[in-house]
Amino acid sequence: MNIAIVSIFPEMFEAISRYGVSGRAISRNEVNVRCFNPRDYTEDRHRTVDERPYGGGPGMVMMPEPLEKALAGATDWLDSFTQRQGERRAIKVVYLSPQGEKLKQQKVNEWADCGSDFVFIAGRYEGIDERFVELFVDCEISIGDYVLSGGELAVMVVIDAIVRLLPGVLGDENSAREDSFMQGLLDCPHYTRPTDYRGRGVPKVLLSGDHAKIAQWRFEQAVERTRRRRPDLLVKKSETGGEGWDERLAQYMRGLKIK
Ligand code: 9WO
Repeated sequence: MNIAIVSIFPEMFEAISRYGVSGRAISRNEVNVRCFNPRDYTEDRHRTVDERPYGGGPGMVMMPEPLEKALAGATDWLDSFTQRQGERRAIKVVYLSPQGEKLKQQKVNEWADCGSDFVFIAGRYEGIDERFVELFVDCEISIGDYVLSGGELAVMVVIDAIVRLLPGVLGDENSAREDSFMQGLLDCPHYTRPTDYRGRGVPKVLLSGDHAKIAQWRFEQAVERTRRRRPDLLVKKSETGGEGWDERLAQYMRGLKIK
């Protein structure tokens, strides 16, 4: 997968390109990531990318021309992979804003195996000129109902969520868990050494060595936590014709290769 980013703060993306699972995937060229700075596509002495809003009011708006030129740079770069690899790859242009459709794991899963490349647009100031959105953006996405000071952190959230699902990026163990039955449930609690921490023990079943029992306990904990903390997730599951709990437990155990 190849990912282009349009942002006036390219250095921020070291947070994903230098660290952790995404950093490793990028270093190994399992994903190619490159930033395109609208300032590099300006002609004036001050490299202006923003202007005062028509209609007045506070703040500044990102002008469409530098964004369009940076996007053209991004799509040219992505097309160079298409030519090298001798296949036609689709490109999705995604703008991160609080006005977008709320991002859910299902969309992340689809994007991770849709075979497309991506351009993520990170806005700054009060936003970007709406005509740029209308003309060039395929998809306007929100990561949650809050306002940031720019789109960069939201872009990194989305890239991290996608990259960890790409084949070979996380171990098989993890990806198996992701696409099996745990989907749509909150995770169960986790414990590690020591067995006694500040007078608090570890649930006995986890020390029993009985893997079928442990799987059942984890499943029950996941369902119970979801019911208490995010009942909305369980409602959605049954609305979409999810299997019964017994069948989902059986599937989970099969996924873990437990009879
Ligand atoms: C600024 C602002 C000021 C007063 C009242 C409303 C306001 N909205 C914004 C605003 O949306 N600024 C954005 C900053 C412009 C586009 C980039 N920025 C951004 C993206 N902030 N938050 C996001 C974002 C993206 C995805 N999911 C959640 C938040």
